Amino acid sequence: MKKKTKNNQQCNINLIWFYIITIFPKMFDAIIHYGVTGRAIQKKIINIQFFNPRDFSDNKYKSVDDRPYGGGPGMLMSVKPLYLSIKKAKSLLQDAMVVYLSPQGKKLHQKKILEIIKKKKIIFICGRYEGIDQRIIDYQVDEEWSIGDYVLTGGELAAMVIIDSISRLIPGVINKKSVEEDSFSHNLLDYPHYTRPKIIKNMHVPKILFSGDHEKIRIWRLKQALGKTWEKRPDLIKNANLKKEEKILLNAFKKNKKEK
Ligand code: 4G4
Repeated sequence: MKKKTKNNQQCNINLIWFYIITIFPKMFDAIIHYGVTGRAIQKKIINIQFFNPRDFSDNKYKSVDDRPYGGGPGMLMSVKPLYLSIKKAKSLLQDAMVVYLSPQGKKLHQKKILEIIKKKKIIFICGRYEGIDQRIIDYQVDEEWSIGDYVLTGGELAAMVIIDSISRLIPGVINKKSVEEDSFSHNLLDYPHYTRPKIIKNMHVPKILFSGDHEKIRIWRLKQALGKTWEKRPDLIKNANLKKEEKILLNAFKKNKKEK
């Protein structure tokens, strides 16, 4: 969304800042140069900047890893270059929330993504090796997030996943009437979609989609979304707090299934 300032310049009122601490900034080419996220950066709706601990390493090998106290396998990120890059990012992006991505973090879901978008300024710390010193987490990090219960070789992919899902919710980034249309905005899975051709090897498009009756189509899609969610993700249905209309539709879906 663009807004005119007093001197008639255009500026983005929805600008979101992501400052990223990583020893592999080139990995982010995947979101910077492609698709919806790439365009959002070009349009200056998203601002991404990198801080590489290697640039803050003062030994002659520019090393960024260090041995863990107490022994054991694996290395940790060295404290000093990491700390200096966090300090630099914080000084350039005041009032930012500092987020550490790790398997120990709080697991994200679409509802949390909708809250995060209001933050506007986020500094992501992407861990490598076996992670970072606990004192950095305790004194420099505001929140620790996880994208799911699995382990990655670094936090970079997790940061990209989060930036991608936040980006598509910024007004003006994707062509959608509202995030209300999203699967998950009602805590349900998406309904099935169909495009040309009308028939593929005897498989037909549901007739109702040609009816032109928008209310009937809305009801059919809602019923499919409820039914599919009940079949594939009963845990989501349990917490969905269904309206009366939705309960009736889901019961009709279940009954229909039994008859088949
Ligand atoms: C912190 C500690 C995030 C970060 C250890 C990061 C999974 C997620 C890392 C590590 C990550 C997630 C190298 C094990 C980086 N893995 N689920 N890896 N490891 O969000």
